[in-house]
Amino acid sequence: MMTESNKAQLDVIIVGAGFAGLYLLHKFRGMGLSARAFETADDVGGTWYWNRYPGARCDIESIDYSFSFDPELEQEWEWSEKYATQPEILRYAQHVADRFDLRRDIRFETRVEQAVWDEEQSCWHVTTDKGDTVTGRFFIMATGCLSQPKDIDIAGIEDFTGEIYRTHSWPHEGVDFTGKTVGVIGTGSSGIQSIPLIAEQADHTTVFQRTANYSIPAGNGPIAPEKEAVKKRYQDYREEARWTKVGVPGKEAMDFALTVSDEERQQRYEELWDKGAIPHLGSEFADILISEEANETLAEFVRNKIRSVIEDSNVADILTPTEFPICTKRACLDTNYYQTFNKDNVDIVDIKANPITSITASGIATQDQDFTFDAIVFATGFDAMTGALLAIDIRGRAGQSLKDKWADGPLNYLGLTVSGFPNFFMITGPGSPSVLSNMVLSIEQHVEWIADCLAYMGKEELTVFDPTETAETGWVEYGTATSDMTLFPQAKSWYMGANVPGKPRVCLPYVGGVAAYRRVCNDVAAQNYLGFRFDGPGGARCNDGLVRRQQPDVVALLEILDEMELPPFESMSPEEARATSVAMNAGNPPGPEVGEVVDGTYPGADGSLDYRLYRPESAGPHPVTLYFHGGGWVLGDHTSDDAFCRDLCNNTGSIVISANYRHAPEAPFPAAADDGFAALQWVAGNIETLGGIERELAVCGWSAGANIAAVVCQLARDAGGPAVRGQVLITPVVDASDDSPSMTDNAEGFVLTKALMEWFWDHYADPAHRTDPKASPLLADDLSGLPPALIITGEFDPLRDQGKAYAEALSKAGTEVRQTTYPGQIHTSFTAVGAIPTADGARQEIAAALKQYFKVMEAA
Ligand code: NA7
Repeated sequence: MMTESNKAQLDVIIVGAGFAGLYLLHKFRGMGLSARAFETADDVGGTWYWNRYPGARCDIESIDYSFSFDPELEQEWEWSEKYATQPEILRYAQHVADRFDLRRDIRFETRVEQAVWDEEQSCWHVTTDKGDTVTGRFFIMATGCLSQPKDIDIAGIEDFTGEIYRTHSWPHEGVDFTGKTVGVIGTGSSGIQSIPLIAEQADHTTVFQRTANYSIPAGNGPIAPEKEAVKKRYQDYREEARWTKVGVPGKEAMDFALTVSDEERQQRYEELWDKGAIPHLGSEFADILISEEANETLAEFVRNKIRSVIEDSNVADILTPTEFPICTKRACLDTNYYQTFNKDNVDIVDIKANPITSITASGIATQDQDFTFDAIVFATGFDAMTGALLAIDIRGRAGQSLKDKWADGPLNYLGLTVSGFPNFFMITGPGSPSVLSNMVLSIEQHVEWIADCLAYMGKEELTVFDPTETAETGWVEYGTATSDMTLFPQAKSWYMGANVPGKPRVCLPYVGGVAAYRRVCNDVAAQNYLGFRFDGPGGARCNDGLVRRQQPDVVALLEILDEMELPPFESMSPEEARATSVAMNAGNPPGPEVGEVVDGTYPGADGSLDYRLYRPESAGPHPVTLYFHGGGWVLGDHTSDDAFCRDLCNNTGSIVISANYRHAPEAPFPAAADDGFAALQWVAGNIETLGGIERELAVCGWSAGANIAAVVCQLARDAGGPAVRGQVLITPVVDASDDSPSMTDNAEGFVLTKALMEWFWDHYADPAHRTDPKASPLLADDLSGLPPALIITGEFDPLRDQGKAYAEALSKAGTEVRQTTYPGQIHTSFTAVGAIPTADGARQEIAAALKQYFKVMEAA
């Protein structure tokens, strides 16, 4: 029943008066909405109010870690140091609150305990620890990502008779450790920042380390002149920041740690080191967070630096991180952290080797030794990202609690909303870049996106929104696919929920970066809030669907290509197109090492042609895979699919011979097909000399190369040999007359376009020749008696349907065939080793099929 008291009294109820809460209040006031924030503390500042431990600083430079929404505010505020201290950041938050007169809308010293959605009234009832209930149309959690401390999971803490301090709730009056013996547990950011200062005062400091961390020297001091100069163009600089990975302008390399020379790599790491900044540590090279080998180059560089400052080699061994890839846990910035352990009155205890058994009345007992302390400091971290959200009893539709909904992980749409929890927003929630970014920038983006959404709802007379389950599931899966491409899941980090016993192990932040994420959010809004269901006097509406349908690495690639604004290949001459393709290939990640790579020539149908042979490391002889490169019969050569051939060689344990063939338009149809067949005959005839096993020969090709592979299988059948064990056709061209849905639906936007395919055909074969089975193998009258086939296609490949049609036709003719269409993949995904890791599964399927074709391997 509707009574006066359960009608919405406010437009928006906000929990938290940190940076997010402050900006929300300011923003809504400007929109004429009534908003109130509730805050447990007695002042504003959030994380910067609570974390007052010695040495607490931001690890993003002050110039970046500040609001951009008001040009006057950003000009008038002067930061005193490169990395601001906690007191200075708190003063800044207080200044913002005063400057915009925000305190009058904040209820301090008030904890929100419950929030319940009222279906009938379309509003939230929010109850506080003061016993009040307020109602609001919208409910926003601005509670921060690192605000709910992790419970201390060490037995006996209540027995300790000395002083106990926790970094996240440090006494406001400070602590004087002079003359005391102190134990510190935890070596995350809070431990690493506070230990040097605690050790300066204390008589004796013992640090209990479970996992060694990577930390680099902050090089703190006054703001560098070039950074200060940024203020002259602050708004442009902020805009630049919005389109980066972490929300801080700087170099975001497109090249790879494993491709540059050792000297260049070393030099670039030294420069990074000297900069004393962590935002770009993981993006100095594009493969650092993707390839273990690349990551190891940076990790080892940092380890060497660490070893070089620690005098005692046993201590150095304990402090040197080895357990996880660098940057998969938040790297730390320090001032004299490692040097502190050179002091006589500072010890480190490796509690992996010598575990803590309990806290005792007088100190800490470990397996090997008992320690006596006057004080123990816990720097043991937070129940990150979800802890604060679940600390409040939030109930959505039909009384469902957020805790239940999130039992297996935080289901969310865009890290902003949750299906079944109408009119509810989270600021920097799980599923958004949040903790992997400059938080102030991410907070601003969320606040502004929410403000736009509420303005849209106002304009359209909509009163209730709720994201759909389709959109939510799609986003969660996309987030998981994004993190699964990286090394993040390898670390037992709070990013992965791994620091809290029993917490579901999922990657909490979206790891694709703030620019990619901003594009997603903008795209959702631009498509009438795709994935949101709305209701109200303006009517019910829903544009349901997934905001990203391609795999995340494919999306990233397409976005990069889009930014490059290259002219389309089909607008170029063949020479220009070839030069462009060579230049683009040069930037590809290198493939893995193989046993041996040999270049040679073979007799083509009309003269000598090049090949490149990849030999496995294992002792030969080996089966042989004859491979034909892609490039529409016009582009590419025997080296252009180098990374893929290496990968194929390693995955199959077969020799891979990438054979060149003559290119159109200089040598049009049927030159490429004839050369392909000549290559097959030559390899079969010389297989033992090449290191292969007699008759253990299969063919494989990609795109136009798959066309050649399919054609040579037909030619070999008709000629009575050579025998081919199997054929793997990757996104093959098999039908010049194809006008299937995939050709229309994927005509543009996915690298291989319909227009480019026509351009290839125009160079390769006259219209009269295109129906010849040597050009269009799908059109052959007889598809029986062919080698078993595997046909791989991608959902967004224009050639998808002709590949499928070839599989169906082969199958109908009695040829053994397997066909897989990979969701979210495009024409170029499968050979892009290192660049499109989400196609690794397809590459495994290709290798498995080849191994199955080779009888010797099957027998083994
Ligand atoms: P972190 O980074 O989670 O660090 C917590 C530290 O405490 C870390 O070294 C943990 O070891 C250690 N820890 C946690 N529980 C225990 C127990 N039970 N026994 C021993 N050691 C333990 O939190 P911080 O507050 O330092 O930093 C949080 C973020 O704030 C930081 O990333 C910045 O973004 C700012 P573990 O590594 O789990 O083995």
